[in-house]
Amino acid sequence: MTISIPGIFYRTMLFIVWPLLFQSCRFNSSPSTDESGQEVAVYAPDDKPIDSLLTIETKALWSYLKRLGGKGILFGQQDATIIGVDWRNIPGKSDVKSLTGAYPALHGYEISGIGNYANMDSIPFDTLSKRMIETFHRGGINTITWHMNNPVTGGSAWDVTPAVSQILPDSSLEGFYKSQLHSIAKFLGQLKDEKGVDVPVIFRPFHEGNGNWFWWGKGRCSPDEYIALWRFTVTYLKDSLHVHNLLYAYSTDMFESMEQYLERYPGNDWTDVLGCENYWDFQSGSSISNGIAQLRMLVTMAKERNKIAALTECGFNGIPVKNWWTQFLLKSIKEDSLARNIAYLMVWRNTNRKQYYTPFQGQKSAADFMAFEKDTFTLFERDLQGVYKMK
Ligand code: BMA
Repeated sequence: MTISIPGIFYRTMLFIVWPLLFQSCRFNSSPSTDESGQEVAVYAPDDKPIDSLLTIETKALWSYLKRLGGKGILFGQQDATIIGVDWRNIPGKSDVKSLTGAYPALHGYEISGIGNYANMDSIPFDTLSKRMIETFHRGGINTITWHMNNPVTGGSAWDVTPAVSQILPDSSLEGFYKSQLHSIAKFLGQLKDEKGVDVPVIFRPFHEGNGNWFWWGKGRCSPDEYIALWRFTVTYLKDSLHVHNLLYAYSTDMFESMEQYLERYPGNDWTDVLGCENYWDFQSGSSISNGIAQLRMLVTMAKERNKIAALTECGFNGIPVKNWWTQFLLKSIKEDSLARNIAYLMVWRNTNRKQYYTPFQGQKSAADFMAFEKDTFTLFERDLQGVYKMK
């Protein structure tokens, strides 16, 4: 936001209003001049989550993630307690825990198929909610993705038949889309611990929108349509369905400039986390600097907007490099004064012996992953304290 204050009122504003702004809103303000030489005050948006009615625990989570910046990075994995190499849905089991003794700090889950018995990966929603409640109970953090099926064809998220314009308000499938959001609200409403406390969740819908492989992606809908869909989703969940245990994460795939990143950015009032996903750049020494350059831009954009920055997906399938965890991924991020401010990074799931993103006993990078876990800059679930307590 930019405010322009002409001549005579300026001094009055400076002495009376200015301190109030600082006190009440904690704006980051920097006086400057515009093209005509007039003094203007440019300041970042409020330093608060977008939902003013968040549950205490969800607000505390937001605040924890904000405070974390630069002090450590949470390690996460998709489906960490749901599926692993050679096992599926064994309560309490996790490949990361089997190897290191610690659960990841952040646990990712998929909710495509919401409203049905099981998600698109045939995991019953009952199982997802059990695992999410257990994670919260242990003090860990939950995040969900939504590879929503194409609402026009019923095909998968990768069916790129144009669809966004059909589910926006006043369109033919608006009712269907709202019913999907109702199912999400119902699922989230059932995520309560034994004391009835709602489990906080980071929601990352419609990710990688700058790529062209999903029906909500580039070339499949316009930036305006994408933004309208995002805003409608947030507004409906928050204001109509009264869901108040969600933080919202906007994530792109790899990007080249801030301008490109922000092309589909829904706006400061509709996002809590600024994320990006990048598998490729962190896999080889020659491209790591590209990955770091993107994280630097991401952290800069997040700081300017008082948002949380995160590497919402990354990883190396099969981890073929022995010291990848400490010498490639961790070293490059930790040693960069800006990139190290991301609050978390999450690797993808372990599916089987051909598809896995964290090692197991005997795997080439196992010892290095254990060293990665021991590094004081990486935070696993057992390192977390007071995530859900307001400071
Ligand atoms: C994708 C792949 C799919 C999976 C989907 C949702 O990236 O891993 O196999 O079905 O995520 O979890």
